[in-house]
Amino acid sequence: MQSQRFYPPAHFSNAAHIKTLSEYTERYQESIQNPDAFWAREAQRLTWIRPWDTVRDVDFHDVRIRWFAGGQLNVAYNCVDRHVQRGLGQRTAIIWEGNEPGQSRKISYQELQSQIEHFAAALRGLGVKKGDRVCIFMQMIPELPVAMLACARLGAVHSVVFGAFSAESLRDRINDSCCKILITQDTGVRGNKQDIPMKAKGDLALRETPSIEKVIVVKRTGATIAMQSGRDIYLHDLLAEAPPSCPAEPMDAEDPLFILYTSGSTGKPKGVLHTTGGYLLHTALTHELVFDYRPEDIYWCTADLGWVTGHSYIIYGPLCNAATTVIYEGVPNYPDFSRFWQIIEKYKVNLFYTAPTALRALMREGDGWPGQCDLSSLRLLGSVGEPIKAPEWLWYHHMIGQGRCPIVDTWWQTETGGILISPLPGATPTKPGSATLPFFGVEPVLLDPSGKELHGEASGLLCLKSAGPGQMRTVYGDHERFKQTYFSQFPGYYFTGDGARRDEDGYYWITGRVDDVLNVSGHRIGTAEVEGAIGMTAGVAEAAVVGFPHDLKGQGIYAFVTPMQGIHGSTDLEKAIKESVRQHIGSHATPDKVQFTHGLPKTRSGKIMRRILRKIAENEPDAIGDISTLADPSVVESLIAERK
Ligand code: 7RM
Repeated sequence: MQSQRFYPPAHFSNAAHIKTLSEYTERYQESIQNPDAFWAREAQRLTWIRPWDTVRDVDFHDVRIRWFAGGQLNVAYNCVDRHVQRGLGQRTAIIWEGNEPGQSRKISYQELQSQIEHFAAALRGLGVKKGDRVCIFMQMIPELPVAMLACARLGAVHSVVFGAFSAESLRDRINDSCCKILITQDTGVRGNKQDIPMKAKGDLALRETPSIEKVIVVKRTGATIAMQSGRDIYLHDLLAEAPPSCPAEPMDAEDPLFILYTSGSTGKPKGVLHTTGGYLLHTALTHELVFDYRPEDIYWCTADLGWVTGHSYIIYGPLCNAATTVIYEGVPNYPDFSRFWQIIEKYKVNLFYTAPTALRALMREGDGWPGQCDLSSLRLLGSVGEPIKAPEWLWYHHMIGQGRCPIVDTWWQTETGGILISPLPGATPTKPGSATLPFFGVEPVLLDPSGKELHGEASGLLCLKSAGPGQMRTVYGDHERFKQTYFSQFPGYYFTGDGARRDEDGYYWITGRVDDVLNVSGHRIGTAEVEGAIGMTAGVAEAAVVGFPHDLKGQGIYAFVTPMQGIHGSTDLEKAIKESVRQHIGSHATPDKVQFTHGLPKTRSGKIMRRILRKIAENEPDAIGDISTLADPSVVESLIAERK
């Protein structure tokens, strides 16, 4: 089937950074054939304290990734100070839109610089220095980016933990990287929830985190919370005692910038480590070219700062480019389904970047909500987090972009630091559902399961031969695990965990994960973690978790659970299972469906055949195929009969 094509409007291309497909192709070729020259030129957009010795030292066999070695710079200086020095101090850096309509704050670059310096000075006063790890557990409030950038200013490594994670998840993340400080807030507000216990969750986590010395608490709501004397201190009290200024620490290009935990198919979440020079260059360059960012644009990415999209495309990329970036505390449907569109109208947002899961939820509520808002400021729309399918792509195009705005469907991962496959909006014709072509410096390949490279039109496992300067450098504290996870299946290639198809035009269509990682409303969840949490429920013998297609979430979580001998699969047990997942992981990982069963489909050697469970969960029993290798083939029949 020939899919519909959408060409960049002429008025857009004429003014764009990259205006034609041949211009894209030319620069792409250069980036692959002569990467040193390409990246050395692009790196001029950053302000370096000391120039680099070597542009690139990358080897996917030995698994060594180094960019701009010998160079020195500071990320906070690049994102803020230098703009102020160039006379942009009065430009708005951050527009903060609170949960309640009418509640907002604008922070200029000048103000942001003062706040970062002051916060950094306060951290320094607590003994934080270059290389120390600082955990940040907050909702979307202005103090969160200030805290991140204060860490970057000092050379401390931040580890932001998404606010919905449980106390246990927070504890494990703090311990894995031995954080010295926790920065949190009293309570949070999001949609109808007016008292999300942040500090209280922190307190629970901190019962078992020997490395934490101090807790900094931002007063967001003024709720009464417990403060442990000697350990906990309110930010405003700390700032009252701290000097106003703090120099930016010169950092090596390969010094760590942050750790962000992400789920894989096995084991505990991995601490993805990103470094200073390459990461900042990749996020700044992609932010400029993929969103066709121009000075004075109002840019809004709706992601949460607890995920990589928030790090790279709310904070680091946009601020490095001196953009005005919107940060929204609330949810898309509060107080009603027009909120996103109201915010676009209110701030005259030009560039809007969101996730398919949000689009599906809003699309379902009808055209009246966007219809009542003035969306004429929009120039470009972006999508990230999961495959965007034709219906929501077309709705986005017609209803939100009013047929005028190119859509960039951007494929990337926590591990890649920034966008790797995406249209360039002035140059690349788009097809709904395809992320199209690789960004500069990125060489995607499709492999068959034996590791053979597929050419031309093909479907296979998406791997990378090269990934540009923003790619993760290691798993924090465990380089062996980094090699094992990403480079061992196919030596010499980085394996993404995704499957993809390449069409007759060389366009990539990401089909989703081929490993045991789920994508639920754009949240990445490992099935092994959910199974572990279910297994800790009293009365549960065994659990297997798979994904199933979900209208709103993209994927839902389907749990098959075997109760202990003599225990019945009751609604009480189901409740306890869900509670256990919330307690051990967080509310975003709660199973949508729980099916009790007396047995799971296993091979004679005892391996659970997830392929079969997936087909049952997807309600495609006819596609189950051969079950003769099962120890007890009869379980399949009862699983199908009792499907939820
Ligand atoms: C940025 C982010 C990564 C996984 C990735 C894919 C899926 C992300 C797209 C997509 C199809 C896209 N980081 N994914 N973007 N699939 N089209 N445009 O989401 O680490 O949280 O998730 O998300 O499966 O491997 S992440």
